[in-house]
Amino acid sequence: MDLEKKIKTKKATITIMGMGYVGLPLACGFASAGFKIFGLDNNSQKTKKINQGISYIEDVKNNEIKTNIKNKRLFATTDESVLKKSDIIIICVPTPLDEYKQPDISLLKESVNTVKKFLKKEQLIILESTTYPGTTQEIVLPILEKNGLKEGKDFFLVFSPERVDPGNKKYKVKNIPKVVGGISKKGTNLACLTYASFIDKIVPVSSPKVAEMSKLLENTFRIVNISMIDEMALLCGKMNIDIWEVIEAAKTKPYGFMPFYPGPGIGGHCISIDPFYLSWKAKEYNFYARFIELAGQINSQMPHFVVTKIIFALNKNKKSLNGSKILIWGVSYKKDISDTRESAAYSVIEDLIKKRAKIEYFDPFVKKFKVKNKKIKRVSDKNLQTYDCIVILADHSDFDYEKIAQKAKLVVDTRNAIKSRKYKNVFHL
Ligand code: SAJ
Repeated sequence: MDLEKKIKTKKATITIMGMGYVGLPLACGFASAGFKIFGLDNNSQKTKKINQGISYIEDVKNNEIKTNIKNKRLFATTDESVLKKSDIIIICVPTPLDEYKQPDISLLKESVNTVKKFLKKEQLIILESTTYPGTTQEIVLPILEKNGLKEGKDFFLVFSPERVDPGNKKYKVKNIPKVVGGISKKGTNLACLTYASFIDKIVPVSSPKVAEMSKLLENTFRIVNISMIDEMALLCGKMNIDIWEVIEAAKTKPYGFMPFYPGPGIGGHCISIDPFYLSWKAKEYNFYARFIELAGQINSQMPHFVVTKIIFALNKNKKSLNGSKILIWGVSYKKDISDTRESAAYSVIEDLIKKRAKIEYFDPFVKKFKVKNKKIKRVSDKNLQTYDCIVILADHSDFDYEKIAQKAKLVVDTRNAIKSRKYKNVFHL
């Protein structure tokens, strides 16, 4: 049976490489649609948890995994030989930056070399990991064609950017349109057919480069606008204007405006990382993507700005930072999630400790938190009045922030969690 028929009849076996916040929801989606799925990951802890029906990704519920494991549609493994019996292979491995903010596609290359070992005719290979335009064509294709097999004739190679908004209750994989760009038209069609098995809207484009670039445009759009509003917050602070009230007023404009909100620094391993894949690649064309670089500079200063705000607040109570007891409220990179990657909390706490403040944290989602290998004490949200200052970095829902304002000596609120402006002990960004 040819690949197209296998996809149409759901007889195709799909292996998803990388069981993270992208791979696991995707695996469950395809399994629920009726495909046989191998979840391939080099971390045996993860594969064991999946096979026990335990989710370690907030947006995936245990019973979603359990059902698919029970009906033998999903099986997690560390054994790469499952690629031999896979008709479709989807690569969802991390593409981080190295310590010099340069793209690090080593994991991606490793995965592609593993795929090459088992590459056979009629296989569809899809790359989902965010990367710079040209990666699929210039890096992945040559590796896969090394065996003499030809893309478009023997196998098919496609780029389809992952789009996951951690913690978003409304948009899940199924109802987020899926952009698909293949090296060959046939590859594009086969990938569209595959994703259409459970995703509502598929968006085919003319090449992998267009698909790679569309993802980077999405995330560059966010880092530039978030950094722009952060800079506006700094300016409004100088002009003694309430930036939060300004945004509320501006967003009454029914067209041509989209609100972004200041914060302690852009976290997460997408918005604060992906755009630098583009600014790095641009230099190959002797082009400097200044908006991205500027956004990065502003973003990297925000934690420092938060610390100066804390110093300013303590100063009002004639308290020095040195020796002050500070509670950090929320250490995840945004509200209502447990993910702390690239969280501003790391830089804020590191700076406060350097200035000899005594730090503890409260976060219902994050059970333990270390800064430069120093364990930060996790406390309950009681006895707020025992702290010299409470710093809200993540405004997790379902807490009474007014009560925090009433009980705390001082609050530095970087998320406008406390809406009232009547509290003289509360300092907003
Ligand atoms: N942030 C602000 N102000 C804002 C919006 C966000 O300070 O107005 C901060 C957040 O607190 C957080 C960071 O920016 O620290 C990133 O948050 P985010 O929600 O913009 O992005 P992620 O990384 O949680 O998820 C994003 C997706 N989110 C949205 O589009 C809303 C999307 O950009 C991508 O699909 C996804 O990353 C990805 O996988 O690239």
